[in-house]
Amino acid sequence: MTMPESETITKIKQMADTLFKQAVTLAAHEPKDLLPAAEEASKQRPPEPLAPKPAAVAEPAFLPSPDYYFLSQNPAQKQGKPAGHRAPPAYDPATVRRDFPILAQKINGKPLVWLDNAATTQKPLVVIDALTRYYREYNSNVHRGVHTLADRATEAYETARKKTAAFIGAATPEEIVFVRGTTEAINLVAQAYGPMIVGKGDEILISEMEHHSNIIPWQLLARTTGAKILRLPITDRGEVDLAAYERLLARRPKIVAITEVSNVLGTINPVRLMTEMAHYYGALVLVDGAQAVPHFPVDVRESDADFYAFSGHKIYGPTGIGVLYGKKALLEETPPWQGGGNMIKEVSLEEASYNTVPHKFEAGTANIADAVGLGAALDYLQKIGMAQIARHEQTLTAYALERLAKLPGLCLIGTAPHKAGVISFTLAGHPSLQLAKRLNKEGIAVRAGHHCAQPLLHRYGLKDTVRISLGLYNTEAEMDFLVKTLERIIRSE
Ligand code: C6P
Repeated sequence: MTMPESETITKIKQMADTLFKQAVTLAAHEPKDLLPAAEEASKQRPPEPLAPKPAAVAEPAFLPSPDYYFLSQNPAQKQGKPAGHRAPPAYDPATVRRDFPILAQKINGKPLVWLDNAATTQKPLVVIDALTRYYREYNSNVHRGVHTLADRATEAYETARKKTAAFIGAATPEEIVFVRGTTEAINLVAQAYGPMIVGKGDEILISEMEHHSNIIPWQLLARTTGAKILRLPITDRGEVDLAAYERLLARRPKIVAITEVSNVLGTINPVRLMTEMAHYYGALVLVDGAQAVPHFPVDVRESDADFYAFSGHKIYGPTGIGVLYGKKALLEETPPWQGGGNMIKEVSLEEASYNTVPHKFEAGTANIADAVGLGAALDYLQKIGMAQIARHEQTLTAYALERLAKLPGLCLIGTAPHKAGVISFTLAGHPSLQLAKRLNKEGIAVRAGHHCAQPLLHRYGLKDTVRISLGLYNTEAEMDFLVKTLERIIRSE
């Protein structure tokens, strides 16, 4: 049963209008503040209901509730205006920066300009304090104890799971598996679920813009099962070639693995559309959300991804904690990945029965402290508002792109209209690594290299680029300083 091509293309065109939906749920709030492309998209599509607001997750009663700057009170209340007056607080990155102690330091005598957020984000005080409080006040193993601290740690750990589920719109916390990071989440799916549906001669479709973490696990699966990797090409602007996608889907690959945001190009992929198309052709979809969740509201039920992976450290949380979301029925079908404590029900020397999801996938002592820290990071972001963060970063990205594009010899890599705050470039006469080191002398932290996306770099005939990646605390003044510094470098001062 193949959908006639013309009907499919019409469908693609219609759905392309909603391409930005994941990124700009905020468009329905204040379209005037969006970048022109997003504004255009919001005009063309019919009004749609907003994604349901994640339900607030109650803090365990024993945790003191921290109170940081504007998050607890809106300005109207601070100015003594009547409680009914609820002006939303204006977003001010300069104020937000006060929550990030690391940003106050100088590097090589210059104020630190942190533009390496795609590699990892800095941590707000609420996260640092949540970690300290955990170790000072209720450190214990979880799920096993019968004493007070074990109960507290278990409650905090499971509360973090509920917060994570609410943050990405999962139907239930049971769909959230805590892992080390995006890489581990993808490996779990490829190694545990993959062999159930992929066999000899089957195909796995991955795009040219994937991070190695969304390539190698599939290569390993292909090698062990005798399956084949299918390459999904991208256009010169750095967008997925949707016509090629449709053709490749018609070959009936078993799995599509796609990043929601490229860590090199910043392109925001239309994952909702791509998932719908994949499902039509019977493929299962894993979305790598590592570079998406920090930048805009994500709703896994709306995009209908089967699996969704992201890392805590890229979303202002601790390192060593990450998330695999999986639809409950799929997780239930998946055999355990690693064996050990907590993932079992009954064990004899010969065999075992396994715990329910998600515990079936969390063998051994969990990374409790960092899960609690992740919960604190998600609370922090929700209080600011992901729509607010997206709007700020979109504006800043447009500003940076406009200024960078005017620099002589600077070539932007990835010019898709729908971009998150990740900007790659090369500068004629200035090898990327040297340029990054030169910027570091001025206190500007950027990344240079292949960004763990070698197939993508090869697609552009490159070995490396310089990459700046923005976060919620970056400012226009920092963009001005970056551009001025680059101008000086170009003039070889
Ligand atoms: N990208 C970067 O500087 P881990 O290491 O598991 O937290 O994340 C892996 C990963 C997976 N997918 C994407 C799209 C990513 O960007 C990353 C990590 C970092 O771009 C380190 S290479």
